[in-house]
Amino acid sequence: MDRINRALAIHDISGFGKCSLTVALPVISACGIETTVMPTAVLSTHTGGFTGYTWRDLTDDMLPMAQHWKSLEIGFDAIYTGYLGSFEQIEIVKKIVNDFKTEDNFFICDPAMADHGKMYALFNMDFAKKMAELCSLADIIVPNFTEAAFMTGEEYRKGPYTKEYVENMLVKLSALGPKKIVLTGVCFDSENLGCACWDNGTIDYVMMPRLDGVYHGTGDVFASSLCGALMCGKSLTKAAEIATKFTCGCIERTLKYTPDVRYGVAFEGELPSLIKELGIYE
Ligand code: PXL
Repeated sequence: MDRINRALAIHDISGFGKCSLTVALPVISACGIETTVMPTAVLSTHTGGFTGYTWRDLTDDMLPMAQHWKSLEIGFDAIYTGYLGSFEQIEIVKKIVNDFKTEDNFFICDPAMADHGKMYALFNMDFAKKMAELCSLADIIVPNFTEAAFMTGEEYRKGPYTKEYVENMLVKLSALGPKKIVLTGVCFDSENLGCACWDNGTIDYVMMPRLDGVYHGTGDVFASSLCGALMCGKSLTKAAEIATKFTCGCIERTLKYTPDVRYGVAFEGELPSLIKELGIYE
């Protein structure tokens, strides 16, 4: 019997602040994809700029959840991971990927751990090495420049970049193992911003006019819509185009509503445009 495509999203739930699972679940579902979630922790807010947040760790539940799905013969068309809270969680995710990866599905890893030249709160450079191990198992990775530099040991630079710097970074990332890479935060001048797509050695760029405002959670909005678009059968570059447009639309909306960059982006009102762009339900 046919079933609709199914993703497994492995991230924390930050109750407030629109990132990780509170973005992945609605965005991937809107793409017409059934979305199974494995929450790795429940927090009151994300850690980006808030203090005093609660953190209920769910590490001990991760393998039993996966084992239960296995016993029910539940499979996934994609495994999508983002923010992971510890070395131990990365080790567990490696096991889950080994268990559920097949010839026909893909593992997309967003090594969400750093931005703007700095690791997020709670992480150090050893964590970047550990995350590189997970990326080496992935079919597709979605790092920003900070994550890319920290995982490859290359120098982190602020943009604008030269093509040489960007393409060298792609080569170094591909040496970790993934065949496909979407490197975000690419800019060659002060007006445009976008991403570089590496597909088995072929490089494409997707650029849009740069918008003001650096909102929390845009990486998750981008990677979730990229995952959804790929699961709808789009090519890597087309999926990156759809994800870039969607993310820019979300930021434009947010500029009208939310002054606090920690509150995340107003992605909700942009979902109809994403669905239209994907051409599903037509
Ligand atoms: O958006 C990435 C993210 C996800 N989850 C938590 C975070 C962050 C970034 O800071 O703190 C808990």
